[in-house]
Amino acid sequence: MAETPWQKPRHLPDVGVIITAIDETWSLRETVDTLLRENPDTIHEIMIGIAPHTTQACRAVIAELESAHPAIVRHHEQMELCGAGGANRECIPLMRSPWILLIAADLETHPGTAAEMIERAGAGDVDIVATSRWLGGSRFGDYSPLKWICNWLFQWMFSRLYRVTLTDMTFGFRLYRARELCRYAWRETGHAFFFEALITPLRCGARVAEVRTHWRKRREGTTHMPATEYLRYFRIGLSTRARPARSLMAAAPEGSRRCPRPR
Ligand SMILES: Nc1nc2c(ncn2[C@@H]2O[C@H](COP(=O)(O)OP(=O)(O)O)[C@@H](O)[C@H]2O)c(=O)[nH]1
Ligand SMILES: [Mg+2]
Repeated sequence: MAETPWQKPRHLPDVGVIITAIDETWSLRETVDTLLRENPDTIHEIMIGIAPHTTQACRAVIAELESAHPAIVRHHEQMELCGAGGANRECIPLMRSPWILLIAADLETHPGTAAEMIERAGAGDVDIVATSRWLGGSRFGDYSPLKWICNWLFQWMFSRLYRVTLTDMTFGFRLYRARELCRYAWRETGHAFFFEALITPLRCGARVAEVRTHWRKRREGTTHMPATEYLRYFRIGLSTRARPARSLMAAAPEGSRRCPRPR
């Protein structure tokens, strides 16, 4: 993990954003508006990853956003891989930017944190900027007490197993060097992908910094994470630690799934 202090950057990186959406409308609009308003010089590309069951109301908002920002906003309907992780994995090869921000449409991933993440990435000494709901001063909002305790125990256990001082290894709100997202043979397609997408790069030497963020329970729509997914977090966490690092790498670019090319 990269240690502070870091140099305030003179040049900020170009960033593409992947937003996954199912049943969000005004939350999705607010996510996109906040990202573009607060990062006009850095965010040039937004891909909204949707599922076959994404609602008509959500699709209507996407159509509005695409006509309001035709050069920036596009969408991709996932065809091969199901789940939130699958949507991200299908969108990654379609991106053109050298840095990729993964964020949700439900405002649980606070879009106001993106500017600080981009600034942190601009220092040039890390490959991933993760966000943490646990760092001092961060807030968990109205997280349920049981989930809070389980989450803390999980973070404690896996930060020790991976020998890192990271405080939030499961929150899928992160900024990546694009090449980090296409180097590995991903296995997860559900929400556990967000954990895999941190521990796999860590095993292969990626440098990760954390910035604090504020988590707030969604006001619209519902979670799409099945309870059985928790078991997959343990399974991927243990198996990724046990496997040799080189077996985690992608063998070769798969067909059209090339790495994003910096513009
Ligand atoms: N495209 C797509 N988006 C998804 C899928 N599952 C969840 N999402 C979106 O991914 C984001 C995070 O998912 P959510 O269910 O809120 O996860 P939670 O915050 O861990 O409960 C939300 O914006 C969802 O709408 C999926 O299968 N496909
Ligand atoms: Mg959510």
